[in-house]
Amino acid sequence: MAAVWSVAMCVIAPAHKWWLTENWSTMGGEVDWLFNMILAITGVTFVLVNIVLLSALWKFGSDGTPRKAQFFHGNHKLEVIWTAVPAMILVFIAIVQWGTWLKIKRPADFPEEVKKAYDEKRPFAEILAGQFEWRITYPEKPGDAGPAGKLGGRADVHVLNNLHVVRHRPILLHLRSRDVLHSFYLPNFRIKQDAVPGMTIPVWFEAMVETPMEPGKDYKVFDLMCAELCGWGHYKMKGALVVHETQESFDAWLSAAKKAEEATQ
Ligand SMILES: [Cu+2]
Repeated sequence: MAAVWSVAMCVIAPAHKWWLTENWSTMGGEVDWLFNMILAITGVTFVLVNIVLLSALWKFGSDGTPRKAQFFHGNHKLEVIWTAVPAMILVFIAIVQWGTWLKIKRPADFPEEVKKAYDEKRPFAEILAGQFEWRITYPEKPGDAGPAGKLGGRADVHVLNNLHVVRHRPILLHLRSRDVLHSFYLPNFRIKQDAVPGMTIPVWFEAMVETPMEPGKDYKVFDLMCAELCGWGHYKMKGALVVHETQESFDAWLSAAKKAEEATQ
């Protein structure tokens, strides 16, 4: 029953969009394709295993005559097959996903703008994960190559939990953790990256969010969450990703955030 239910849901869920959230990032299409490809492999395997299981139950089920069960130890041929086939499938997946993985993870394959920011250590923003919040720091002029473009200056802008970005612009984030493992997760942008204490991990994405934005607004809000159980307050690490329609809209927000921060000091 559980097997039939699982297979039925795999067929019904995508049609109702209960499956993956809407994708708004440039790399999302490739990630989804890989996800679906792996799902197809595991799905077919799941169905085959259940067919074998049911037919074995049927074939070797009791015919009403009580007798002892028979056991045998080891079957070389069978063991070679069930080791070699999964190994080949894993190698196949490793090869197929290689290009996408490089595009997302390897600095040399980042888009030009992101690569430059990475080389110059000038991220658009830095995200410091901690129990239980996201501390986000913007250099005064995010991504700028000017002297104010580096983090750690007096002009930095600090915000909590809400990451603001501009659409159609590939951005670089520096991800860190101040205590335990967290996982920076933007479901609509297919980004899920562990934040590891002691490491600064580059994360990039480009928000391909199209108009209309939210009614009457020049931005659109998406989920930002922690995808790693990091302690009792893990649930509190729900933030937001705010995608601005234009650079002007973003700049206006940043100046307002800076003023608000100065007012509290
Ligand atoms: Cu967390």
